[in-house]
Amino acid sequence: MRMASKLGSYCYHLHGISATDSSPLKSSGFSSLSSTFSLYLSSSSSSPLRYQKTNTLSFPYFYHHYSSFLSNSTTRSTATRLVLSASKMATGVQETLPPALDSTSDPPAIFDGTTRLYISYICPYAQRVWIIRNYKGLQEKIKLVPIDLQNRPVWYKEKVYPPNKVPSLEHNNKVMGESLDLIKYIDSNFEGPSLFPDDPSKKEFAEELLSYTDSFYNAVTASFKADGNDGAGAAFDYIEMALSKFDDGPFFLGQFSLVDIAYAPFIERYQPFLLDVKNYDITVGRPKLAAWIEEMNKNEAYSQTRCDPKAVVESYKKRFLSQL
Ligand SMILES: N[C@@H](CCC(=O)N[C@@H](CS)C(=O)NCC(=O)O)C(=O)O
Repeated sequence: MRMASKLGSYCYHLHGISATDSSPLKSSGFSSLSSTFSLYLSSSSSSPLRYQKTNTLSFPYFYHHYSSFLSNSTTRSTATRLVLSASKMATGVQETLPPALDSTSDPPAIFDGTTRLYISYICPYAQRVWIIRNYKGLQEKIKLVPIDLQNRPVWYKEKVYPPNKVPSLEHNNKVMGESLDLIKYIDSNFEGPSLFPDDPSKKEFAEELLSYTDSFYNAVTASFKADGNDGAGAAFDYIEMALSKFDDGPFFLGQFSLVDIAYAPFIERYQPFLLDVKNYDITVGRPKLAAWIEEMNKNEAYSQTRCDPKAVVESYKKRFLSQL
C-alpha cells in the first residue's frame, strides 16, 4: 500500500526525535512551518495499519505536545508506533475566504458566543492577528469577519468597535483591539503552542523588537519620499542584526514567534514597493533577511494571508507618493 510505505519511512525518522531537537523530523522532509499533518497512533507494531488518526496538527502544536512522548524510551519499548502522514496538503486547512462586509451588509449576531476576528484583507495590522489564528489552527474557533474599510458598515463602529479600526477581536462578550495586544492575547488564551519564549533573554529581545515595530514603520515609510535609501537601509540593518542574534533557527528569536508575525505583513509590503519605486532590493547584503523571507513564505498560515505584491505597489504609490 502506497500509504503504508510512506508512513513507515517517517516512523523511522520520528523515533530519533528528541524534545529539544526537531532536526530528524526536518531532515525527513517536514518543514517546521509549511507542514500540517495528522498523527497516527497504533499500540501494536504488528498491526501498523490500524492507526487512530488525530485531528490535523500544525508542526509547532505537534512538536510541543508530542516530542517528549516520541523521545520517551518507555513509550517506544511498548512498541507504540507514531506515524506522521506526509501528505501535508491532504490535511492542511485551506480556507475559502468570506467576502468583505460593506455598508449594505447586515451585522453578524454580535455577542452570541461566537469568537470573531474583524479584519480587512489589505490591513497589515489585521494580518498579524489573522496569521496567528491560522498558525495555531484556530480557523474553526475564530471566525474571520472581513470588513470593507472604504465602504464601512456603520454598525461596525456603533456596535462592534468604537475606534472603528481593524483588527478587533470579539471574545467572551468583549471586543478588543490593537494588533500587538491581540496576538499576545490569542497566544495566551487559545490552544496551541506558545509563540512567546520562556527564555528570559529571548523574552527581553522579543519585547524590544515588538516595541520597535512603530519606529520601523516610521523609518521605512519616511524613506519612501526621501532621496536615497539611507533611512530604510538603517531600519533594515537593524532587522538584519536582530535576525543574527539567535542562531537556533532563521527567525527573530531563532524559532518562529510573535515577533515574526509582527514584522511579516510590513516587510511583505516594503520589499516589492522599494524594489519597484526606488530600485532598492532590501535583501542585498542582508543574507539573514533573505533567508527569513524565504522561510516565512513557506509558512502556509502566513502565505494564505499575503497580499498581491502588484496591488501593494499600486496602493502604496497612491498612498505614499501622490503628494510628491
Ligand atoms: N494600532 C492599530 C492600528 C490599526 C489600523 O490602523 N488599522 C487601519 C487599517 S490598516 C484602520 O482600521 N484604519 C481605519 C481608520 O483609521 O479609520 C493596531 O495595531 O491594530
